[in-house]
Amino acid sequence: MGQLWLCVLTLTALFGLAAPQENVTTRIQAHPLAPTLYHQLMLSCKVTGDLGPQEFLWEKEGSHNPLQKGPNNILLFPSFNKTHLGTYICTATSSLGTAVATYNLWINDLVYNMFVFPQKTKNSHVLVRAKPEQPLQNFTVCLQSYTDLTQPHNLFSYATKAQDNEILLFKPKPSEYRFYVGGRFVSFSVPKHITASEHVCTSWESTTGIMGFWFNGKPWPRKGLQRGYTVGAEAAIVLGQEQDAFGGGFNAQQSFVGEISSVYMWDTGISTSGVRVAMYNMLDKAPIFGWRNFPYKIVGEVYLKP
Ligand SMILES: *[C@@H]1O[C@H](CO)[C@@H](O)[C@H](O)[C@H]1NC(C)=O
Ligand SMILES: *[C@@H]1O[C@H](CO)[C@@H](O)[C@H](O)[C@H]1NC(C)=O
Ligand SMILES: *[C@@H]1O[C@H](CO)[C@@H](O)[C@H](O)[C@H]1NC(C)=O
Ligand SMILES: [Ca+2]
Repeated sequence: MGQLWLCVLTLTALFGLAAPQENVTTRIQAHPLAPTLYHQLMLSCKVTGDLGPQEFLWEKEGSHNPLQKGPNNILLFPSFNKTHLGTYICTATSSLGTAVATYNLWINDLVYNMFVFPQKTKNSHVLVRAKPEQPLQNFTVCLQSYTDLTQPHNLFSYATKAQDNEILLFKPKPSEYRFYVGGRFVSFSVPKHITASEHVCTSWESTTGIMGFWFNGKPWPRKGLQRGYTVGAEAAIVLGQEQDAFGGGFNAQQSFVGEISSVYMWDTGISTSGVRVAMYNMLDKAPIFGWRNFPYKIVGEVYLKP
């Protein structure tokens, strides 16, 4: 058994409860992003919108007593363990008002490095149990896959009730990736390697409609579509199958066979250096979900390889 890893479900929640309509927002960040059991973990409560003196109240859901109150925005766990799991709430108060952020912590008992989809099926998939907190103007999805399939197959499927192909990373043939946003797609041609692992990142920004595509860490010429579109946040996110309905409508002929690993999604764009960092699972920016904080449910026959 490897080390136990900490998983973070909800990275941030931003609520301005401000008293006199002022703009104070706060968010909680974990340091390190991929904390380890029995190592130090820090939660920091970051405030934007005010530079004046601030007070931070730290609470844990279900505990009667506050954990900490004062000018310190850091909640420190010198040696993180399972008793610390739960939902943490930071209330920041300043001259401009008050803002509250929450943060959920949980751990998986093992570190798994990859999902293995053993055969074509009508239903086997990985359901990602995390989603953005708000509709997306920008996003990035990265993942690594390894397959000998030559038929069409799907890697990443993000469906909303209104649009089953809200975000889709589809491979119609070994030399092409189709990247869908809001039901429309552009194609990126890639070299045809039948038996090599492929790392891809795709990003999209609403204000320009520009789509970025990186293949094995190398940027491809940008393309674009769906300028001004907003990606819905109420999503069913699936690996290994292609949704034609919210959370279902799978087709065995488009299912994935092989290995998928290093899956990350951010609510921002990405740089080429960010792509390379994601390839090696060493992140500098908190994802919506990522390999070390990847809440998922396996449906059907999918194996985990440590
Ligand atoms: C504060 O919020 C209001 C309304 O949301 C907005 O119009 C204003 O520009 C904001 N001010 C600052 C300083 O961000
Ligand atoms: C977890 O940490 C707390 C201190 O925060 C300590 O009191 C407790 O004994 C630890 N539990 C385990 C199982 O290590
Ligand atoms: C999306 O990205 C653009 C360009 O980088 C940026 O100007 C904008 O603020 C971002 N929007 C959100 C909601 O993060
Ligand atoms: Ca579909």
